[in-house]
Amino acid sequence: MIEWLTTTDHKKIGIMYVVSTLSFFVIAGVLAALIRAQLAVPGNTLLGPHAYNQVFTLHGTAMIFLVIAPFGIGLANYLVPLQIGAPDVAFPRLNATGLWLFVLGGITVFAGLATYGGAAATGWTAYAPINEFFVGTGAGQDLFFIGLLMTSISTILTSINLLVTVFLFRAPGMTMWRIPIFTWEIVATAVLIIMAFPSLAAAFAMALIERHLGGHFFDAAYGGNPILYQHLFWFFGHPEVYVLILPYFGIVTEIIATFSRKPVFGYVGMVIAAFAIAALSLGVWAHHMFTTGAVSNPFFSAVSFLIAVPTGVKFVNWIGTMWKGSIALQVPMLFAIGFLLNFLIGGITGVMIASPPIDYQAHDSYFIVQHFHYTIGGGSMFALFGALYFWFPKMFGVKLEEGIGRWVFALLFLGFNATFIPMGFMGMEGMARRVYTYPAVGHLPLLNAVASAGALIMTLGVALFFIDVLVSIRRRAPVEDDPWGGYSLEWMTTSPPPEFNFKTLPAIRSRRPAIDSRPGSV
Ligand code: HEM
Ligand SMILES: [Cu+2]
Repeated sequence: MIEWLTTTDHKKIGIMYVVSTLSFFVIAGVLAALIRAQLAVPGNTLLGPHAYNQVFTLHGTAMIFLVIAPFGIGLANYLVPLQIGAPDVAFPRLNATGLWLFVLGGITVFAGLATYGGAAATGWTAYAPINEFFVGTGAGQDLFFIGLLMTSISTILTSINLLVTVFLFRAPGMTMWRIPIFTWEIVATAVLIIMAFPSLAAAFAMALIERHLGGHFFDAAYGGNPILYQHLFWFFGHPEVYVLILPYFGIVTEIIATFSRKPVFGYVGMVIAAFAIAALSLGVWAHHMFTTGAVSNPFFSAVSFLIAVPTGVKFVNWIGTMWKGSIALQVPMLFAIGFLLNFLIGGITGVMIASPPIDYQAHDSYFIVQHFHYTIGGGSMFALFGALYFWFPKMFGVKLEEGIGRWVFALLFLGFNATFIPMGFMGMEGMARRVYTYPAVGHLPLLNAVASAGALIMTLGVALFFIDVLVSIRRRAPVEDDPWGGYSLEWMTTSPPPEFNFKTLPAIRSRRPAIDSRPGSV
């Protein structure tokens, strides 16, 4: 126990990221179930308005800041040194600091529940001026800002650490053009984090100064401007959505190449596309502000459309990698294919709302809720489960049961689509997001009932995943070092790897060192 609390080993830290993000995932999932229970029927009174506001705020905040983003970073902690043949990250103590700041930051946000007035209730965006004047924004709102400032500092520190590791700690022969795509995506993500998170930290610090030290940055009555908050928030917020997806692009790339038994198709294009997405994503923030009338809609619309180009390149590469491969439909691959199908819907709805005339209709409606759940839920979350099934044997020396895993995938895929397809139609019928109830008009009762039923199916899927973990750990079937026939370096060491990762390193002569050194290869 003490050993884990004080460790600086990147693998233990990576595993603790996985465990803590999965714990936050369970809590955020329970909150999602509460949301769907409240909205299952019109006029429901299970949760009152203030309770509902806290529930959706904590759900979104936790999923974004405490689950999807840090799982990607945590997995990078585990994998990047292994993939580049390094014994650890560049600054192991800084790494441990990052982990514990993250965990404490997350607990700080939830600690708001124990305060008078409850937790933050302003949505994950915490816009001005409601972050100051809204009923119930007491200490819970302060804890939200402080907790997220802690997690922001944590991510920035870890990003610097990972960048230095990739640039300076690669094994002999592991040139930059040979590092696996997952590691490349982490490089792009880390650069984005370093560019974008200071803006969030500034916005939150300014909000705290307004709340407690008499500042008036956002307060129009004193010459401030609430739109300034939106600029600072979204200058972070849009890059953040790519922080939520780039690591998962990396995960599906590794899975698709492994289970198609082929090298990544268009490796260089894949890398350039990642950086093109990262660069463009710094110039589209105001597509979240089309309806404010305070930004250049044509400019931000045009740049948003452009993002579809490098994203399309990636889709071509994934399909090209599968093309004529001998595809093995094992559980990680099922999740990767689920990712492709779901994320496609998220991408296409994104391009739709990047058009201001459409966004004027869709903004703040359930159409938006559908869009971003198809990207983060159907995309990132499916890749997250794919990653768990793929790297679990490496991390723990135990393979998860395939038979149960197939059911987990089926339930999640069915449940996810049943929950979120109806939301697009709710949005088109005018249902606003972030309201605790809705009238029984049009198809809203039917659509909401279907969505809530879908959420129940997803809950079963997640529960079955944890059952799979328990069953597999109890069974402890012996696992090889390389159960899938992977191509990157992590498959060349034991499962789990020894301290400092490798007893000996093979000669690295290509992008697929594990395949080169397999008997029979030249
Ligand atoms: C082709 C790519 C994409 C485009 C053009 C796009 C466009 C947009 C636009 C215009 C909005 C604002 C809608 C509104 O509030 O009226 C939006 C919202 C959002 N998008 Fe995307 N998007 C894309 C990809 C993504 C990806 C990859 C993610 C996450 C992984 C994502 C996550 C979100 C989130 C979380 C919101 C809602 C923010 C909020 O108001 O709380 N989007 N998107
Ligand atoms: Cu955006």
